[in-house]
Order: sequence, then structure tokens, then C-alpha cells
Amino acid sequence: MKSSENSSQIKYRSDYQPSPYLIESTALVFQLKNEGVLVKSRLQFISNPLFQGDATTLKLDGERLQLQSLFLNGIRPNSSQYQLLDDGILLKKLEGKAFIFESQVKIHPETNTLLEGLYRSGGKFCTQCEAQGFRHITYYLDRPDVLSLFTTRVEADKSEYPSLLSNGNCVEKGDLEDGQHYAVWQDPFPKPCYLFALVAGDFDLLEDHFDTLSGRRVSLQIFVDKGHLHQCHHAMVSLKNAMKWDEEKFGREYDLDIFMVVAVGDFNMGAMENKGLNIFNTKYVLADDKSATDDDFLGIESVIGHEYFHNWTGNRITCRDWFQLSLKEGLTVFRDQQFSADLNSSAVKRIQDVQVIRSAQFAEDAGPMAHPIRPDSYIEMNNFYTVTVYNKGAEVIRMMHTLLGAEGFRQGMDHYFEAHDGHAVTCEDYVKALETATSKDLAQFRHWYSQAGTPTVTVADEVWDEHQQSLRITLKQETNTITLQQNAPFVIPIKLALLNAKGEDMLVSYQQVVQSEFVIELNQSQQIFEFHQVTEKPLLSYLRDFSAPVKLSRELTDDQLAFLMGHDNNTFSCWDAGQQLMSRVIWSLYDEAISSQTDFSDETLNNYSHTLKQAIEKLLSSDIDPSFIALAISLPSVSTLEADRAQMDIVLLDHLRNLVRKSLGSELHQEFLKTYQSMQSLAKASISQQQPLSASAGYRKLANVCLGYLTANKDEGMIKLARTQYEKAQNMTDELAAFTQLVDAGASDSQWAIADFYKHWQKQDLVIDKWLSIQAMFGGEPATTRVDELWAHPAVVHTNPNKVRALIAAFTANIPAFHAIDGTGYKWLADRVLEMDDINPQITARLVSPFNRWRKYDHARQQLIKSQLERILRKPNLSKDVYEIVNKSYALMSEV
Ligand code: B3K
Ligand code: ZN
Repeated sequence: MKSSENSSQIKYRSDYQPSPYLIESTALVFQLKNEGVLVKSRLQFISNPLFQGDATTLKLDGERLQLQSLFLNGIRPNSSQYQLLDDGILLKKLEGKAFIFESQVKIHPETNTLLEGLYRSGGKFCTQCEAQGFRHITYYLDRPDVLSLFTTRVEADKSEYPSLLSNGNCVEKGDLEDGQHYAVWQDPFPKPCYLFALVAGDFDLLEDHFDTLSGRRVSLQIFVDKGHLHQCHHAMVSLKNAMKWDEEKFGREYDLDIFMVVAVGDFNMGAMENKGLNIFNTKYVLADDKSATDDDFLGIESVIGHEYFHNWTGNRITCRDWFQLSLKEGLTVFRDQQFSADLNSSAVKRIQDVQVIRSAQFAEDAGPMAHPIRPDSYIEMNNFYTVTVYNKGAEVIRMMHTLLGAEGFRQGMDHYFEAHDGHAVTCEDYVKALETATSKDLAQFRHWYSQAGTPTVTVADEVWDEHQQSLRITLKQETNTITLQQNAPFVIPIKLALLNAKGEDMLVSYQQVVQSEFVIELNQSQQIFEFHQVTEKPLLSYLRDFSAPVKLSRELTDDQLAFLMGHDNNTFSCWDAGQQLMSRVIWSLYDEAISSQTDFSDETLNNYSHTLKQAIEKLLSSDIDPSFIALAISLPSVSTLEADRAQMDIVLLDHLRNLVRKSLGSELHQEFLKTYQSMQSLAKASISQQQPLSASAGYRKLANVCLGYLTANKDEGMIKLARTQYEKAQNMTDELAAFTQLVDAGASDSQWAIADFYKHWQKQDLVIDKWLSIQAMFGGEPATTRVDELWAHPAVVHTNPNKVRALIAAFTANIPAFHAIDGTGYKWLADRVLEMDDINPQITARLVSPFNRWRKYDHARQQLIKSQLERILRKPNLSKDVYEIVNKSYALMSEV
């Protein structure tokens, strides 16, 4: 497809029109065969009262379908009544208020490498219809505001496909001739076709049940590949926890008699919330202590929760159009974050969520793909399942939660469910529901839905008047993006406290209320806030719990940061102060390196990091939650540091960050070693006492962060320590952490570990993904040769998204290799993009996204990236998925 054809396909939010017709009922019959599947459909159309205009023509979506037969109201239409299009069928001369459309199409799931619509992989059939995959199955109104009652009959060979599943309840099943059998599923809830699902295969099944609040018994079933039954228990426990949590926290009860989860190895993303039949990537279902890390267990809990929570926020109430995606995604991410926070350490969870915003969402907002959480246009909708729509979307919900208070927010949610159940609605409807229930005016707050970019909040002034015992603070906000000029100020809730010299929150008065912690609302470009009864000069703790997705700019000394790090009783702020201190150390080294063109040795570093060293030492000897300490002593990632400056030499930055790590590693060697040893024994003891996994996970986390510091200098004795841990590991968390250090250390240990790990785990797909990622991220020189070899490795099946991601996405996180100044890393990525685009454009469009950060890099690297973007754009038949991303980058690059 030519570029001009691609850009002419831009869809705009402002163009929304209701559909001329709705589909009352949808009856589908699938005859599943290994070569070619027949899909018969019978659709009952009725005119849509909301539509005003000419309803004599109607376009149904349909792609890659071979039409075999067609009936309108039981009669074969003549050629003047319809027209076949590349992307659907146009029905003409429609008369009356209702009609029945029947078709039979043939599709080819066996060659479907897009993994959209119906596809066959690993001997099973499964579907993925969001956002617009249903049009690859049959002709339909493939849009989320057309809700229909579905009945699905599936027929297939009984021995090859004993399980035949679809949405809702199974109402009939039986045997057919020639070894075939069938099942009929009926979904009592009207739904848009993106929530349709079908699965057929031979699975192992884990069964359980859940008794709902009102006493109904729901049968729970998890289907996995044969031989994996022992790996589904955690997913089942997580599901039951999620069901209970949604009842307790949101009063939401499950609504069908059965809830099924199917795990498949070839899947474009994490999971999908199809009504009653969630389909999951195996990565978010399968886990056992030996093969899954503690983080994998947490990931499963969160994704199982997320998909389950969609039943109310997404399925019962869905989106009117795809521009409203954050209506269900931002809200459901917020819900899954709260769920994980309630079940684990809420402080740690909050920090991890903020890390995602700072390392990925800020970058998106600063680059060519910047968009509001409710985008205004797209070429390929799948490109807008972004960290902005999802995670910033969740932050926007969180801010409303903060502004309304927990109780107000719950009232708002109750009203939202009550008012919109069974409908396809907009973000505006959601905000209005919160307003109606609470009488809070959210008019200006709505800018968060319409404006892109990360606001910077600057503390312009803080004046304490000893005589008046008052404090006046002046705050400013400003937002810049590459693509848009922002104008309207946001409503920014800032949670803060005033610390006294002892580091305690002072009781002060703000707007006549005396408290120790406040949420102030910054809603102008510049604003003054006054506090009274401020009896001593305070040190302010701003943006507690990261109360808004903004950058905070203020002047603090190292000592003040260290004080906050040691005293702030808000865990997030305490961690954040430490991160700022660390960033400052790294950036000041960077500035000196640039100005003096010095290649720093470890000795010179000592002068820089004294305050930091002391702060880390203090943390290591404290008795607070080890998983918090692990986060608090870890340096900010390079992708987080990137957000601090307009442009940088990214390889130098990475190098200096590593130098700081090494310097801390050698200077605090004894402290790290001591903590490492004590955490290891605590972890062991907690296992022998059979404490839950979560109890020992914190010990392991801290031990492994210490191991990272200890091995940073590649000291022989410490590499030996890593090797011992690797050999003795009883779980994947410890094994993988040690493996990572061994691979990073290079030389013979690395070669040995890589071979040994593979020998042990070669039959476990998900573990091989880890093996690939670690090598791609930490493998030595020349990195592109290594990843070339891995790309050709028999385990790396190019049609499997997990493998592709494990290798390619991980390589782009290998900073010296990906950003090599000879351009080999960029070329390697572009080569893979060109190769993968024909196989799976959706995945490929994601792989190319590291190039979106070009603006942050130096001129030489920008030029190297530019030439790779040109190469990609020249590819014949470039998918619209990749075109949209690459062209956006390229067009802006040509402007600067
Ligand atoms: N709703 C799906 C994502 C669909 C992605 C389509 N490219 C999973 C989720 O967010 O729960
Ligand atoms: Zn979701």
C-alpha cells in the first residue's frame, strides 16, 4: 500500500455517527477444519432510532473472507442490491425497518499469522477480536456500539478438538457423523463483536467454583495445554481473589454461571476479556515455583484480576467507539492496581506503577506518538493500546478518586454502573456520572481527556513568615509536547505535607482546616497557596503518592533530599527523594563528562556520592519492608533518566549510571554482602516455615538487588557467589537473578551458564523467553552477532509473539548495543521490522516504537535512526500499523 493510501485512512473521533442499523441477534455456525473453516451467520438487523439519515445502504465490515453464499430476507440478492468491497460488503436498496442477512464465508485460520480473528496454532483454534478482528471472521458491523445477542454453534472433529467453547452458557452438545461433534453456546448478555470468542482444542482442565455474594455458584474452569495442569493453581486462586475483591470493593458480582480462562502460547498481548471466556497468553496463567519468578506470580494475579474486572468495566458497560478506549482500560487498570495493592504491599505497588509512567509514558508524551488518553485520530486502532491510554488513563481515574475521596468515588462508580449498564458509552458519560453522584464540578478536569503531554509543576517560591507563622507557596504549571501547543491549564491535585526539623508532618491550617496532610488543587498556570499556624520553617513533601502524573521541579540541596529520603513518612515520597538524589549524582557526572571530556575512573566518583552512600547504608541497616528497600536502593533506569533532559548521549549516560553502580558496589561491599546473606537466610527460613510466597519474595528481591551491586565490578569472588546462587537456586527468582549476573559478567562463566540454563529449560517455552531476553539485554560484544544467532535459533519461532518480544524488544533495552554509534543496532531492529511486518504487523508496530525516542538522542544517532525509518517506509506493502508509527516519527524528524 502506498503512503498516501495509508494516510487517507485516518479516522477521527469527531466523525462519530451512530450506526444506521443495529443487530438484534447473531447466530453463528463454525465448521472447523484444519484446512479452511466455514462460517455461517444469520444476523437480524433493525434500524437504529438514533440514526438520522439515509438508511437504504449499509456497509458491513469483512476482510480476508471468501464469500460462498448470501441471502437477504431468505432470498439471494441480485447484483444491484450489494457490492463486494476490499474491506466489506455494501448492502444497497434496503427497505423497511428490519431485515435478515445470512452469509456463508470460508476463512483460513491455519495460515493466519496476524493472530487476529480466528487462528489455529499449536493444534488449537482460538480467536482475538479486539479491536477489529471480528471482520476477519464474518461480515458484520464491527464497531463497539452495536450490541447483539450471540448464539454460537461449533462443529469439529471430536478426538482432535474435544473442547468446543464460546461465550455464555453451553445449551446443547452432541455427536455428529464421521467422528465430529458439536456444542451450542448462548450468551444472555448483548455484546459487541469484539468480545466474541471461540476456542477448540484438547486441553487439561482445572476446575473450581466461586459462591457469589448473593449465593450463586459459579463454575470456574482454566484450560491449558496438556501437561501444564500443575501450573494453573495460582491463576485459579487469583481469579477467586479477584471475584471476591470486586464484590467487596465495588459491589460487583459475576453474572454468568460459568467463567472460563484458556491459555494459549501464540497471543498478541497479555490477555483478552471476552465475555465468560477469557483468552490468555500462557505467560499470564502458567506458573510454578521452579519455573516462574516472584514477579511472574504478581503479573498473573494482576492480569487475571484485570480481565475479570473488565466484566463490569468494559463488558457490561462498553465503549461507544474506539476513541473511548480509556473508558474501559484506564478504569480497569486503576481497578487492577488497587486490587494488587490491597493483596500485597500497597507502597511497593504504587512505586512500581509510577516507574511505568516515568519510564514509558513520559517518553510517549514527549515523542511523536503523544496523544491524549482519549485520542482524536488513528490509522490503526491497535496502535492506540498504549501506556498513555492504559496507565496515564489509570492515573486520571486515580486523580478523580483523590479529588472526590474514596467514598465519593464509590458513589460515583455505583451511579455509573446503575446509569449505563448494558450500554456503549463515552469517557464524557463516565465523568458526568461521577459529577452527578457527588456534585463535584469536573469541567476543567476534563482537559486530562483532551490534552496530551506531561505537565511540569515548578515550585517557584516558598516563603515562611516567622512572625505571621504562615507559609506562602507559589506553584506554576507548564506543558509542552512535540506535536501540540497546549493552552488550558490542568487541574492538578497535589498531596503534600509540611515537615518539621524532626521530619514529622506538622499540624497546620489550610483554608481553615487543620490537618497534617492536604490535597491542594493547582488549576491555574501560576497560583499561590497559603498555610497558617506554621510554627517552624518547614521542608515540604510534595506530590505524595504521586498524586498527579506530572514532573515536579524544585530546588533542594542534597542534604534536604537525603533528609526526605530518611524521614518522609509517605513511602512514595521517601523513595522518590532517593531517586532524585541518585539522578542528580548521575547527571552531574554526565555534565562534567561532557564539559571536560573525561572518562571517569571509579576513584573520582567517590566525591560525588557521599550523601547517597550514607543514605543507602542507612536503608540497608533499617528494618523496614525489604521489598521497599530493594526499590529504594536501586538506581533510576536509563529510560526514566531520559525524561529529565531534552537531549543526551544515551550511551554515555548508561555508562555513567553503571559507574555509579560499580562505585556503590565497591564502597558498600561489606554492607551489601551482609544484607545479601541475611536476606538469603530469611528467605530460606520462610520457605521451610511454609510461609506464603509473598512473605519470602521481599527477602529475595533485596538479596538479588544486593547481588547486582556486588557483582557490578565483575570481581571474581562475587561472580563465584552468583554462580553458587545459580547452582543452588530452588526457585526461578534466584536462578534468573544469578543467571543475569553471570551473563552480564561475560567470559567463560557466561558461556557455561547460557548452555546450562538452556539444557535445563529447553522444553519450557516461557523460561526460554527469559533465556533469550537476558542474552539480548546483557550479552557481550558483538551484540548484533549474538542476537543474529539467537534469531536463527530453532527455539525462536518468528510467528510466536512471546519469542519475538523476548528477543527483539529486549535487545532494544541493551543500550550500548542498540545505540551503537556505528548504527548496527538500529539497522538490526529495522531488519527485523522489515522481516516481521508481513508476518504480524500488530506486533511489529510495537517493536518499532523504541525509534520514537529519537528526539532525546544526539544528532548523529538521530540521523542513523532517520535512515532506518526511511528504509522501513520504502518497504512495498508496508502495513498500516507500522506505517502509522514510523511515518509520524519521520514526518516530525524532517521538520526539525
Ligand atoms: N482488551 C485487551 C486488549 C486488546 C488489544 C487489542 N490489540 C486486553 C486488556 O486490556 O485487557
Ligand atoms: Zn484491559
